[in-house]
Amino acid sequence: YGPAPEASTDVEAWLESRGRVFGHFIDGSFTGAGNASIEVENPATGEVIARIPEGTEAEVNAAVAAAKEAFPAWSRLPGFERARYLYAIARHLQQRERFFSVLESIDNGKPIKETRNADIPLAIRHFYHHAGWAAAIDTEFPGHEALGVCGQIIPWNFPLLMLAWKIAPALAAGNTVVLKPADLTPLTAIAFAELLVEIGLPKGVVNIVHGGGATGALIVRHPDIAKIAFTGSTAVGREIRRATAGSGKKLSLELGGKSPFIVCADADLDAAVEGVVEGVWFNQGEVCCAGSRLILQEGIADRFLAKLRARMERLRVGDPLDKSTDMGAIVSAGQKARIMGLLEGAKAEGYRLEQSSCPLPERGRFIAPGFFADTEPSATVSQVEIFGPIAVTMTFRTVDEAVQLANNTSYGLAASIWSENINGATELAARVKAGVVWINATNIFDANAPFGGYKESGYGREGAREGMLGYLKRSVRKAAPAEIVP
Ligand code: TXE
Repeated sequence: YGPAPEASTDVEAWLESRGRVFGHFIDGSFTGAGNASIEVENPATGEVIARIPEGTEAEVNAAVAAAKEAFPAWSRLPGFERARYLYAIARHLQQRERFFSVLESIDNGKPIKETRNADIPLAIRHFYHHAGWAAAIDTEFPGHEALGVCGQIIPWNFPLLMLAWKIAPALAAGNTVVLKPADLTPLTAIAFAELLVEIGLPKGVVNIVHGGGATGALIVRHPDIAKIAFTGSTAVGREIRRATAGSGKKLSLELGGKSPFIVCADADLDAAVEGVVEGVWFNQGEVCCAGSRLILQEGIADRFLAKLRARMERLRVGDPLDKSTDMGAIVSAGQKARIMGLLEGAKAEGYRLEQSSCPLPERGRFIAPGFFADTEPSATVSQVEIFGPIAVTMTFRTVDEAVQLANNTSYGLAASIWSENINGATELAARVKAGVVWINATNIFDANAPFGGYKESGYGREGAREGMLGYLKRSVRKAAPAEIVP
């Protein structure tokens, strides 16, 4: 598919050259920009940087029709041919790593340090990984076939990475896609669509429709869609489950969390403090698996919190494009108001919020990192996902108490355990109801490890073999003889 052309790293020039107005990507063409009514803001400044349209029923229908038409040829391609496209996507993304990193930071508000070290490299890794599954599909999944058109709805906290989690396995398995990015953060998906044109992905294989919840609901209800893959809030996940009940659609839901971060008395406390930086303050706390409930063993709780306070003071909050920034801006005014409401509610209930005294920029939507000391496990703020850079803390004496506190939530997405006793830590890990448990680590994501939740955190797994199985079904046809490739 030819070498990737040298990419401009100048995001402003890219936005300007397209008049800052973007359309959907349907059947290989950009369309609908004339109705671009949704304003896309830079969270760090509040400025409107682009506009996108709200996908209508006709547009969703056109996208699904294009995906349906593309499906037979795409699903019949030998896996190694699909792999070549996925490798091409990965290579081109890699060549534009800097451009995508800057664009993601401007669109979402997250620091460039993170987009360059996490979001974009992980998205690239995801396409490489799934190119491997595509190449090996006949031997790894004999007797399976693709589902058809997949509707995919993603949130704003990791826009390109969530797109990769959805599109890479779907395409590897031979499905075609209608994806809706979050209306707050559509820009990397648009640049991604341009990249698909460059690598010559057959038209209709990936379609991207913009818009908010109403457009998402149109995708969910469309009768020609075989599977819905959703990442977002538990409330919308529930709605989608209701809307697809009895429809025969396959479903995967990645929802919210309130993950425990357990620090045992024998933990390396300095390492655990860095874990909080990674687990709670990473991405401004806008992370579904954030270790936002600090569950501390009594003997070390005071010492740990003293270290945490000192570390918190050293975090830099501000301009996402400054390489030394640790925490950027909250994605939208609405999200900031939601977080502040939860914080005020907890304060009114008598809980003490400790926040870093670091300076915050005057413009934009910033919140200083912090935590509530000594929260009751039953307090609203201990139970509700804050989705901001604020943890709650509580203490335990025995391992049984730690397990009880860890599982005392309606969620079960992730957990993190800190201890120098590996036997104790693994025994504890087995008792915590969470889809992923990290020991002496947190927020490690790899395409080779399935991700997903227990209880209200969701349903189904993404990544690795389990993730691939979510995009395949047992074939009713007799397996065709393997193609002989010269
Ligand atoms: O999420 P929504 P919001 C949590 C987090 C956050 C809260 C609200 O606690 O504070 O949810 O965020 C699309 N049918 N998470 O309101 O609405 C929507 O357009 C179909 C955790 O932004 O769930 C977007 O593309 N689609 C989460 C996507 O769903 C619908 C990440 C997510 O938006 C729809 C985000 C509908 N009826 C928020 N309504 C995580 N698991 O990481 C909305 N959408």
